[in-house]
Amino acid sequence: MGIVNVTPDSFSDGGRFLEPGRAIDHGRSLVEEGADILDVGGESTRPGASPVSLTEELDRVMPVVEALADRFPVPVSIDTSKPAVMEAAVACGAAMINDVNGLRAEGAMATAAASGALVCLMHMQGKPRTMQDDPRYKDVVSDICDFFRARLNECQAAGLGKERIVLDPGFGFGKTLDHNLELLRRLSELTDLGCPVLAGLSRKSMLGTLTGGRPAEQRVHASVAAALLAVAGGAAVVRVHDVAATVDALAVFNAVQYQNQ
Ligand code: HH2
Repeated sequence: MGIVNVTPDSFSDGGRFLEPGRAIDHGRSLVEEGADILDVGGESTRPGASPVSLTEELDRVMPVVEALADRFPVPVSIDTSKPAVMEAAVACGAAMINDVNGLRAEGAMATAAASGALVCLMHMQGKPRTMQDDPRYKDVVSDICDFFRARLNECQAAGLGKERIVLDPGFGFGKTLDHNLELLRRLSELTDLGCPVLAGLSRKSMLGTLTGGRPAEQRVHASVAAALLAVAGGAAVVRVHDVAATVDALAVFNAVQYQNQ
């Protein structure tokens, strides 16, 4: 899954693709590099980011979703927590809703269920503004699995079946470095819930910490390592900024895992 951030303030590429033409060109490059899904977002979720109004978010993402869905042969995902954005994006061709808030906003569950789209349910403890202040868990993996079991039940009750759901533990969303490492180490426990797992580790600050403080644009190698570890742990989808590098690494991984067996 290649990331198309149509924002002025995303933590690693804020402002680079705010203009729709640039975002669309970026989407094209990611498809050429081998992305199988494009994830379009119009609101940064980094700690401390300013909330974006509905009109502003629609203005940012809609021309991009529409053009990408129309021109390229890969599914387009809309990264939003707002039901009105979900609805509009699916009406314009988005095939997937990626909600970092796990469909907890009022109306989000019903909208996603009615849309017929695939849904990525992400786990986040707290709210973006304060989520990194002092995150705590009894056992980070079991607590997140419990959260997903409850969400899956609610989805089922709302008419959103498991076959349309992808689960994402939400690396960096209300998690310390140790929580993130524990999650990556035990990612396979999430696959036991019976849905594909998505992992988003690309350029995240935990990788900066682990590499002696590298800034976001210098975290490509660390991101590729993290993506491979996630796939080795059972992730079906990795959400990344650096598609070409990740695709090459996965070619090696897949050859070792699956060829001549
Ligand atoms: N991470 C970010 C945004 N959306 N969605 C899912 N499912 N999983 C993630 O880990 C995830 C996500 C944050 O990354 P990015 O989009 O690059 O930054 P920003 O939120 O600052 O735009």
